[in-house]
Amino acid sequence: MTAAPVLVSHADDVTTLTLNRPDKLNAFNEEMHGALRKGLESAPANGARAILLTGAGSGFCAGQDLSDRLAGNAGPPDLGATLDSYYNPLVRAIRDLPIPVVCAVNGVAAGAGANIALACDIVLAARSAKFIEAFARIGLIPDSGGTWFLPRLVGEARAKGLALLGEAIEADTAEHWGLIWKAVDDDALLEEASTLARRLAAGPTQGYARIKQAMHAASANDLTAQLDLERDLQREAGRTPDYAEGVRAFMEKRKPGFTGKA
Ligand code: LHQ
Repeated sequence: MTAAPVLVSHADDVTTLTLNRPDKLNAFNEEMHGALRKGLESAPANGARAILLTGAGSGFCAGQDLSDRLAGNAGPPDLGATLDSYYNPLVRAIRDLPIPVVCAVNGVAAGAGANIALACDIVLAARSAKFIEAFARIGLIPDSGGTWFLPRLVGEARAKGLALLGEAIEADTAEHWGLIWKAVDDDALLEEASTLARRLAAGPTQGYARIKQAMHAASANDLTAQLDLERDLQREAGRTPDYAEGVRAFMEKRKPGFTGKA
């Protein structure tokens, strides 16, 4: 029996999804795409209030499985079709989730593997992990949102350097540049990422969904439109039980007990 390409577990309102093709540094094939999409999209309905994404073995994800991709006799491949069918829906699925997605980059994140990490809401990386926009090494451009995320996260100079040179950067550099939230010691990564995911899962889930929505809309809006959006979302947030509980807890000098309910 072949191993599941993505391991799924649920605890404390957190769904943990572990990419599980360690012999290939968790490079994507169609089965892993299908399993990851299913795991992400079914998590909220299964009661998850946060997701933790990580990789099995020594790598996080080496992007597309290139052994699937040797040019055959049928002429050049249509990589656009691959993006349409697999990578673009995956990036949209991560971004559109109404719950926070924490990514624990446990080892090398290359090609689409790097950009899928960047699509997550909070990215922690083991100090030994590296980020490689490997695409130009094989004549491609950064996909899976890379050309969108990189300049926004690190500015055009660093984005172009990463994309054109395809060199590895260390997790500490990634943190220093603002590419990720935090680099942590290797042996602390999973514990720290799980603690963070559990903390988010016990938080004001409805408010978090609106924070994500507002942040994602910001790069397409001018300030006036964004202020209007903030007004609308804040109006909704102010009607949630978690807002009432947050204020009550503050006044009573105690920790809030958020339910995440609408
Ligand atoms: C792999 C892979 C891999 C297969 C390591 N495939 N086996 C979208 C649309 C459609 C098509 C094209 O792509 C895309 C998006 C993309 O993601 S394009 C970018 C694809 N990824 C890459 O170009 C990265 C390729 N991998 C590497 O450069 C290295 O493996 C890195 C730098 C990630 C890690 O290097 P090392 O730590 O030295 O490990 P390794 O190279 O020895 O890899 C370990 C094993 O994993 C090895 O297998 P083996 O049987 O020799 O032990 C590799 O062949 C295998 N592997 N990445 N993407």
